[in-house]
Amino acid sequence: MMLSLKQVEDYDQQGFLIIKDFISGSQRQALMQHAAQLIDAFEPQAKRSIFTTDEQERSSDDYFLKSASNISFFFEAKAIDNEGNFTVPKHQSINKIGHAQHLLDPVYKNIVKELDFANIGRALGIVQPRAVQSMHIFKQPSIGGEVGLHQDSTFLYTQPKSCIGFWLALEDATVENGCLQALPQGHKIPLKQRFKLSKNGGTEFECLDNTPWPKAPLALLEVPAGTLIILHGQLPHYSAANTSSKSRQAFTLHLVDDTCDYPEDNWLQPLKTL
Ligand SMILES: O=C(O)CCC(=O)C(=O)O
Repeated sequence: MMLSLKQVEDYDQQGFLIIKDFISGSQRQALMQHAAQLIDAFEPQAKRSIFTTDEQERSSDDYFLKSASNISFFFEAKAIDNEGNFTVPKHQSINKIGHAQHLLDPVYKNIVKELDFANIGRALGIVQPRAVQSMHIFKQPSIGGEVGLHQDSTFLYTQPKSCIGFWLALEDATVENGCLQALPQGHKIPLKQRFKLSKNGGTEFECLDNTPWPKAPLALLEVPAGTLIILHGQLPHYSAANTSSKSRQAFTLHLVDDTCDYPEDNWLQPLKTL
């Protein structure tokens, strides 16, 4: 699709843009059904081993870092109890699937191509769009976790900064089930931190600006299924825990500009060949 001048202006002014009916019902169903099939085929350990804190951190860091270039499954924190047992059935335990299905999985790959995010990225200033990360987020009923206030350029840093996030509602997103919340015009504040590889092989946050978040209220971005929300990489956004009985599935894709420098110590090192 082509963005209008007004849409580009709104994005530049507010730091986000909402486009209703961006994706068809059949495309949404295809993505959700496919995710369900991937979860069918995924075999979590029946009982997760108990590690010491250090080992646990190392192994989850390792799984997380490898997910940059494969299709990994992450659990909702509340889906596993202190003894490592699942508290819910497998299909309700997954927080998200990520981070390279847009490159590796034919169903995601086709839909990403059909929706032509790269063209929208170009309209918003990216010279050479490169999709570096995708996520299928579930926000499970009753246990879907909170996502703390953050800026996406923290995780996908380039010099100069270029990240744009595309957040696609696969189901209705409401206050009850943890819709996105964002700070209007918040993309004008500096980037607060960078999440990067640390010297010991793990990950760490580097502080870039330690002023507190602005006190202004967040806008509640309640949207019907099929809506696309485009987020500027510096726009602070958040989502609350889902305590309702409905899931709130979303698909996200992040673009950066390949003409910018992508540091070797970014946590996410995308597949080199693509
Ligand atoms: O879907 C959510 O709840 C949050 C997603 C998000 O913040 C992100 O993709 O950066």
